[in-house]
Amino acid sequence: MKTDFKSRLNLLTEEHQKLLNRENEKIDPGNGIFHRYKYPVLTGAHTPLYWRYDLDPVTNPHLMERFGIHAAFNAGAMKFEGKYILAVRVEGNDRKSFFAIAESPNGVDNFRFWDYPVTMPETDNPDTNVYDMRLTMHEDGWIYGIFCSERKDPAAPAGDLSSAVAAAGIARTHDLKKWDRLPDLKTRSQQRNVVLHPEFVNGKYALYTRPQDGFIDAGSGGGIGWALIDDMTHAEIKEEKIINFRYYHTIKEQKNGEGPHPVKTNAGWLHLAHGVRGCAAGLRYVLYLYMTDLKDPSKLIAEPAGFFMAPEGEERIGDVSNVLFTNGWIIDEDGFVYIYYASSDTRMHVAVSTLDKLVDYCLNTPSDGLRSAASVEILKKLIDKNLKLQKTIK
Ligand code: M1P
Repeated sequence: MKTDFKSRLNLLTEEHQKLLNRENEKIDPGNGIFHRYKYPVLTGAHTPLYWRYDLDPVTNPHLMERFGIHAAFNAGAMKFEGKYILAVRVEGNDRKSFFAIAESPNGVDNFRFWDYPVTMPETDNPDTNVYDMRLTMHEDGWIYGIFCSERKDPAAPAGDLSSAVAAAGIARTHDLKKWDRLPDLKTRSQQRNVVLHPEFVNGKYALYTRPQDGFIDAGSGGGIGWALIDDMTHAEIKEEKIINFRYYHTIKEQKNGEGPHPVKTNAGWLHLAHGVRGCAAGLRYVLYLYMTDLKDPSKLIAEPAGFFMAPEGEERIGDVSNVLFTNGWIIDEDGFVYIYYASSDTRMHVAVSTLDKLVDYCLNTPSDGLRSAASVEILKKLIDKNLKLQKTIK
């Protein structure tokens, strides 16, 4: 049967344009700490039609998809030449991820992918899969992208087609178009969620790390680590210490990982991270905040109990359900913070707050007492205070 190529193309184009031009809507009243937005800012369906379809009626008379893309998630972020930029993990139906840059004029909608995905050079040991890039505009003048490079475990027994090895891939650029690949991070353990601190610390580069026992298992790794590096062109971890620990019966008892690089505030470095716990439904990924000392970014000074954001509504469902993950935020000159987070390894969202609010949240939200009784005592104090206040108002 013949397909009306032209009318199908018109329909696809019309629907695609509607999606790209859709205005996002802030969801009120929120919890006072941040606002969610109604629509995802990016999905697989936002990728250009000319990525997914062969638009030639001769070679594709039915105008069928030739390169399926099902997800756009876990994006690094930065402001670049006045635009809100996301370095997105785009995943094809073939399960391979790659990076693609999308830009928006306002940070909450109208994101458009650049014409071509990023051509990320390979090392001598080609990556099978690359994902979750953190962007850092470092004071050395380069924009660094550190990402997970995944390869099949060479030690896996025959027939084991799942065991993998995770390493930190490193690349740098000045324009987000031409990337120079540097050697992968040398480290004793596997690594994912490695993030470059934006400033030199004692004249060295500083990395947030996530040492792990295996590809999935963060096990004895202990939490988010910290390491000083002499040279990013031959990055090697010689010493690593844990700066944000995991604890029993918390939102991060199983794993955690630094999100984007932390932001400098008057009160200290503000960090955004993910925490993972196991439950009957599988792993549950949530986001949390913590702060470290201005002079010593490896010294914890505040950490509110529990999660800052957890999956809600449609965010709970996707390729890997019950997951919120973040590796990008943008802080504007006026203090507004655009938190780019992905839900269920499928789509990208934005939540908006301000630096003042996030610091207030970190410094004034009670920390985790690690026992039910401690939580009850914290709650009783708040109730006492509010009931007294209500009486004085009457
Ligand atoms: O599927 C959820 C997440 O799983 C991994 O997270 P972690 O590094 O904490 O193990 C990553 O593969 C991440 O991309 C993914 O979103």
